[in-house]
Amino acid sequence: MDPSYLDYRLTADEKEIFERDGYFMVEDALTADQVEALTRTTDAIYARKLEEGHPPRQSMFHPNFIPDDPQFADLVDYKKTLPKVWGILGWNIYLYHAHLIVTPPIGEPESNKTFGWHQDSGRVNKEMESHPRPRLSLKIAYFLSDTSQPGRGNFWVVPGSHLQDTIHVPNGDGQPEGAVPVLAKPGTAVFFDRRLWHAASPNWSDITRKVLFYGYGYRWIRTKDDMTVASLWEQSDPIRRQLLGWGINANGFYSPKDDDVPLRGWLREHSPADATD
Ligand SMILES: O=C(O)CCC(=O)C(=O)O
Repeated sequence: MDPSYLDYRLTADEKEIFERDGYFMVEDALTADQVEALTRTTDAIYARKLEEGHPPRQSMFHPNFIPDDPQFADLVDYKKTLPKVWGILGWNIYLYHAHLIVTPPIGEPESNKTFGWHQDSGRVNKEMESHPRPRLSLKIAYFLSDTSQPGRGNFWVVPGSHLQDTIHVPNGDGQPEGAVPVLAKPGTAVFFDRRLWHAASPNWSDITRKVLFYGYGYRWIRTKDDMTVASLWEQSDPIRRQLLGWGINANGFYSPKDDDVPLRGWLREHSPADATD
């Protein structure tokens, strides 16, 4: 990683917004060329899934997509976003989960049916006894299609709900109080705290929605999908290898030695304030 990564560190404004709202947006995180190339690859995966029998009106949830194409692996340690991840979580991190979602037009009139509101991480929300729940991880959602208008299968959130263990979710009709669609143009990266109450929504438009989700968490968290990325270790530089789940031994995920966490070594050299224990 070259020192120009430091140009994209978490800003004071982003930190404040993230702490307050549980998410923030970075427009143009991806260039138009990147969006185009990633869209081509995503479309090819989606076309293959349709051929294999995926129902055409149904959302396609495709986990473990990093090994599908080198462009996806390139975003794991992407210059414009990784510095913001270490700015929030620190250096003992890796990609514990990744999924790609394609949401085709549903072909039904708009309704107010309650979406699937949730915090991320399943049983973590039942079995951790502290309040508020711990942050532990965050996701970056890279928007490839234009969801800058509502009704396009937008990602929905309740801003500020990340410190609430429960929210009132209507039973079938309407959305929780304060819920809003995230209006993201192609190329936008949305960073969100796993505790933020959020939901996918139906796509009532005629534009197929495409989003890549990258989940970063502490190295002692288990993977949440198959994450068959070990085959990429050999060809990856040490920091990407860390982010792809490499480590010297099991203990090093809890009590890392320098070789376990080359990201810390890089930060010691280039940004010592971010390398502290
Ligand atoms: O598809 C979406 O907009 C929501 C995705 C989601 O709920 C998640 O990544 O946990």
